[in-house]
Amino acid sequence: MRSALITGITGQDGAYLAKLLLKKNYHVFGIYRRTSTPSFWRLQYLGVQNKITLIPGDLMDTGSVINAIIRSNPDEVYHLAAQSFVEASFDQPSATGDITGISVTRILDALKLLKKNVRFYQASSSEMYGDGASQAQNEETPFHPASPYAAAKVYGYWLTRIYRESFGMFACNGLLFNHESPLRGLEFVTRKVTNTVAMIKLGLTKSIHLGNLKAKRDWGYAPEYVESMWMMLQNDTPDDFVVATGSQHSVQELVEIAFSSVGLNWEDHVIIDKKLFRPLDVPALKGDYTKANKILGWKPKTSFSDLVKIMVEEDVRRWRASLNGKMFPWDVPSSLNIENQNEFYVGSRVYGSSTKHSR
Ligand code: NDP
Ligand code: GDR
Repeated sequence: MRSALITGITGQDGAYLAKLLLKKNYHVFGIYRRTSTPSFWRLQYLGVQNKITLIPGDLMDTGSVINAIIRSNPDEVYHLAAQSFVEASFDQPSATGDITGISVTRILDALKLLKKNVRFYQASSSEMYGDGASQAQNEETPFHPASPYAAAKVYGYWLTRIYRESFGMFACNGLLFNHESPLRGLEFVTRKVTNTVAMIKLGLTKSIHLGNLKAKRDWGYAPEYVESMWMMLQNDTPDDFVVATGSQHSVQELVEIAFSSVGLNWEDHVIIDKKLFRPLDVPALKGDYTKANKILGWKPKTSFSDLVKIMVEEDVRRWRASLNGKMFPWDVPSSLNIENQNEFYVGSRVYGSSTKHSR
């Protein structure tokens, strides 16, 4: 039986990847960190928590990373853990640099020193491109990071290549564009929108505060994207691959589809909040996944509108079940008062007051 070690197993991708690898008969190990409130809801939601081996550890703690590698003795390591919220990286730039960037070296170095013949996946990101290209971005497009998060990911990308090229390690970068699901964290714009749309539909709140509606992203469906991670590590040679849908949509389109899917007009509920604009935002991203298609046989299957509908439907189902007194694993705060939720994520930066949206 092959074994895999996943860092970030409690996150969106970690949970889906754990499920995929279990299906492929791997012994799945995952590093989790001690938090005051446990964060196993995604693993419970997918019914995999009792089928995996969880090892305590923190990316910033070298000893615990080494311990996890020794205990799991993995054939494959999927390095997914990160401070992954771009917005928060402006408020916590040094911590983001350490967790999202330097930790890549901690793991690669531990694998090298322990002389493990392991295949390594690095969760690189489309954010690394920043605003550098007008064409769709591929593996050759130069990076132009526009946040401390993206800069940390560029560092991780290069360390992965450097360990591959200088020490012959089987180390791959997955340059994944945005991918979403009902397991997405609430701070990201897709899930923030679908969760609030569900609440508005059920009369639990009235409005949503949003920032830059003009930003465009290439959004895909997360369970399909974790398959590409596994495919990269089954390839004959280690390489780097863009994984994307090749289509681009604005935040406004996301909002329109989400509201209209439950029969509501978005303009009645959206409040533009200047505080939610980033100091520097990436205006548009679109990926060219030709190489992943040609070499790995990977391609996206779920359209953007289907993705948004899957997420809205699941959030409505969860809230309905909750109102009927059912308890199950999911991440919404127990308080229904989410009027101040935007403040929670903005940190210390204040840019101005809210204005009701008008076209
Ligand atoms: P999530 O934010 O959902 O998950 C992040 C994971 O990292 C969580 O398990 C979190 O643990 C863990 N983590 C954070 N800090 C530490 C630490 N100091 N020590 C140990 N574990 C830590 O991210 P996603 O699943 O969405 O993304 C997975 C990876 O892919 C990330 O590296 C992200 O940057 C990258 N990526 C994601 C894309 C996307 O669209 N989703 C696109 C491109 C790249 P805890 O539960 O305790 O917080
Ligand atoms: P992103 O995702 O920064 O692309 O990073 P996010 O969903 O946070 O933002 C996408 C775009 O939406 C705009 N936006 C808002 N964003 C949030 N979060 N909240 C809002 O209220 C809001 N209003 C408008 C943002 O300005 C931005 O332009 C994600 C993460 O998963 C990274 O870890 C990953 O590397 C990249 O995707 C690819």
